Amino acid sequence: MRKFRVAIVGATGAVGREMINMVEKLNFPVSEIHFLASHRSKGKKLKFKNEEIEVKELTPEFIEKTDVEIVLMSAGGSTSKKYAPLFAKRKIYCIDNSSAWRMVPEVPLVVPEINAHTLSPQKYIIANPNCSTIQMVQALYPVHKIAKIKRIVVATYQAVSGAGQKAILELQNQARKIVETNFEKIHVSRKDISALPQQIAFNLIPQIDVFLENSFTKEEMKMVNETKKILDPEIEVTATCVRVPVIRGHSEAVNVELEREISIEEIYKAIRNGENLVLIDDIKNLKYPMPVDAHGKLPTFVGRIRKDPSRKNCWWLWIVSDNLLKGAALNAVQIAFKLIELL
Ligand code: NAP
Ligand code: 3JN
Repeated sequence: MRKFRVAIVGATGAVGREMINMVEKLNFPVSEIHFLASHRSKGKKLKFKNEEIEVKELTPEFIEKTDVEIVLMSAGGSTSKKYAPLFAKRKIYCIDNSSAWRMVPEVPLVVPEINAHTLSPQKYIIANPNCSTIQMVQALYPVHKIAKIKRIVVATYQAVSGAGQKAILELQNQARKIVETNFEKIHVSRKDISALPQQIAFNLIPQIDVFLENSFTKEEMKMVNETKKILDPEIEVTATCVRVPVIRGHSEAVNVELEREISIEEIYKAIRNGENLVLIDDIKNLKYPMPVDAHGKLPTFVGRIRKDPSRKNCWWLWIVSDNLLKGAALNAVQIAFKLIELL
């Protein structure tokens, strides 16, 4: 099998580190690998297959000279806006994790289980969807295929790792300080809040990303717009996104309205046959998906499936996945596997 020269941009970040793990664990055919980040991480060393590799600074000069063929990028929207076109100009494929290119009509927005057919050798920028979108559309796709989904109402419960390495440390630090007071103090001081907009330890934050004109957050509108682009432009979607004090694993309570009547057995069968989905729905034995069990796992887990008696043809589902894996690094590497089938 042909091997490829690969670069990981944002290699030192929460997603980038998992990209390194996924490339290694899934045995992506690599002949040469480069790790890139900002000037802050230049010279740091990261492990790949028992080898220490030095992190380089991403610059226009690097792109001008490099012979890499595929870039996995996870370094924020402004870095992607600046650098992805430079890679593309040199006919280097750039699988980007940020929101910078997702809604550009000619850029494929890919969840491989659903729409790998939108990839093309002529399209050099490829967008990875938002983590909350990926796990939801992956779980709903087999249902949508057997009974069209008309409307989705979703509330998310998103882990702090979705906000990067600094947010993980912030939860740890705040939690430790509160526990040290024996819960006599339940608020942390303002100086201990910086990566997230409010205190996250022993709390919830009903805000992910910035607020928009319509009073929804940008994260909520990403779920709306990306779901339409990936699954079906006719689906109506509305979302509330909440940050919870979980390290890894996003959870979602999803209510779907279907076009026709369907049985729970049909939904079970669709999900059991769905790609990379695991059904855990055994309430008698208190079995349902939870983020602690999804941490480090590749599939997306679905459970708590029940008919909503308040409205015709409506169903509740509970969907959990590791946000750094299927929500980011794993999906990007799966896209890379689909891409090389075309080259
Ligand atoms: P993180 O832990 O804060 O890591 C950020 C990474 O970007 C670091 O490696 C950082 O390098 C690098 N970086 C920052 N500015 C750079 C620049 N100018 N040039 C090159 N590298 C630069 O964040 P993360 O959680 O890994 O997320 C990174 C990005 O991935 C996010 O901003 C977002 O766009 C995307 N993301 C997507 C999803 C998704 O839903 N699919 C989920 C999470 C994140 P240094 O070490 O040098 O600072
Ligand atoms: O907060 C989460 O759980 C997911 C965060 C994703 C994210 C974080 C910073 C910037 C994104 C994203 O992928 O949508 C971005 C971005 O807009 O690129």
